[in-house]
Amino acid sequence: MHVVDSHTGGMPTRVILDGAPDLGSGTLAERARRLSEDHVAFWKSVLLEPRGKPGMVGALLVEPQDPDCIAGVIYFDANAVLGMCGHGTIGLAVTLFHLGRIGFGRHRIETPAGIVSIDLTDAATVTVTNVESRRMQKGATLDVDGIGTVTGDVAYGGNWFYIVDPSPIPVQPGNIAALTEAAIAVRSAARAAGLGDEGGDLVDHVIFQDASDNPAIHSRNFVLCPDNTYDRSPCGTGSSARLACLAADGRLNPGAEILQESVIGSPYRLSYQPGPNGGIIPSITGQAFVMAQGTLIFAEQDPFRRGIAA
Ligand code: PYC
Repeated sequence: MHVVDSHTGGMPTRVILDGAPDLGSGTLAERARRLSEDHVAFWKSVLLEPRGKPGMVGALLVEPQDPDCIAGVIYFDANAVLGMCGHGTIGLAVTLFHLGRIGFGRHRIETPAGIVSIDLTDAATVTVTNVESRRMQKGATLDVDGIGTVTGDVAYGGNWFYIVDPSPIPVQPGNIAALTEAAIAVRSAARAAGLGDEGGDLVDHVIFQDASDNPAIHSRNFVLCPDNTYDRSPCGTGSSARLACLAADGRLNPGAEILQESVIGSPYRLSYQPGPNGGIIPSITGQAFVMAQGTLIFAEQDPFRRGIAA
């Protein structure tokens, strides 16, 4: 299996070029469902240690249905197949450029959540125009074991988020273990309360928002991903959900730009335009760098060829 590894603000993406199971035809959402349900051992083996690393997201290249798209992609972490992934899309764009498959400029990419576009301005810098994002519920209150009452917004940005602002714990690198533990408890309570969309997709990411130490930065976030790791980047789909909340509250005008940073200080430049269905169309600009290119080997006699499922 040939792969290219990159990182976006420290958050790793592994683009899978070949060697994946046949997912058949149909929409990307249908193929993502088949990947999620029928090929668990495949996607876990790519991301779990020893071949993968904590936080890593896989980006499986597939044929797009729409001929105007340069690629189709299905993202997953070590615990779940994702609807979309912002940091992964920035990493994918830089990877496709590294491989000589795309040049600078605008390209369309099909994902299970819908079609997104990428603008590659140099070998590392990418703007993603994401799927329409929206706030679903403002001020949903939860009783969380060990924390107490927490109030947050439920919002969609290609994945489902519960966003707590302000964070119950300062968003600082020294607090990552405590933030992770608290966010896992909040996510359990959010899912137990059935928070998500009408179709039954439950919240699978939690965001804690905080102020930045840098006055030029609008805010800093901590994002818990489905695999219980934190996003080293400010999370593209999470930033989209956050923009939808800022827009709904009248706290950010269309076209106005803000900088948001992750808990480790990686920045995204963010803005939005009104969407056609009452939501917003987010723009996320960030940088990614290719780190490695290689072949994954899964020897039959390797007891850990399916990864370490701790
Ligand atoms: O950047 O959208 C994102 C993302 C989702 C999960 C990890 N990163």
